[in-house]
Amino acid sequence: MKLYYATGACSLACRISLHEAGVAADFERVDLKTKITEHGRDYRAINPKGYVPMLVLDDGAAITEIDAVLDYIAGLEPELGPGGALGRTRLIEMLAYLSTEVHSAFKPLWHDASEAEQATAREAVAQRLAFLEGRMPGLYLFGPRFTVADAYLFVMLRWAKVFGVPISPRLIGYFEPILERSSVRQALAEEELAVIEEALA
Ligand SMILES: N[C@@H](CCC(=O)N[C@@H](CS)C(=O)NCC(=O)O)C(=O)O
Repeated sequence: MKLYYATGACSLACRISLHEAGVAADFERVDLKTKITEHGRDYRAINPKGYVPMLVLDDGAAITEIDAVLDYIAGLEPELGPGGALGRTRLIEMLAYLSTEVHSAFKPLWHDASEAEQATAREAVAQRLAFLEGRMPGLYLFGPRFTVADAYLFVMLRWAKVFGVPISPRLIGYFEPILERSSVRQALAEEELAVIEEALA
């Protein structure tokens, strides 16, 4: 399979999750400004939505929308979901919160927005992260086990630092075990991303 990604984008959560699942994949980088891939291909012709992530399976089936991609990966490796009778529902619930509430709240910070709009966005992100923090039952979002939702939250926290959103000591502490994961180290190295320990200090 192949993951279309952009450096440091939400697609990083998919890369981490693929590594966690032990699934071999190819990766093709997309320049989100020009919509040209690293192989010089027109990304819009590959994915008319024009954004990442997109996961293309070996039979050619394409999955877009990060919630669907992460849910698919958790289906390949059930240990990457919360498990239990409502496990799939809880996973979708969490992924929807992360994508529609947390991820979307960053939008003014990515685009040209006024100082006031950016300050409002920072506040919104901080509030939504605080909501998650207050309900974390253990080390990770669903308890003691790392799931694809944690890979997504990891990327959101990374962005929070980049954009100067305050991060609580508990959420910084949440990062520490995640940083030790070989999947995360591998994914960061592959995208040539900065060391996160420093970024969160
Ligand atoms: N609805 C999409 C949004 C994904 C998204 O926002 N991707 C960003 C990178 S994190 C992107 O590709 N932005 C470029 C663009 O929208 O043109 C999803 O959930 O997968």
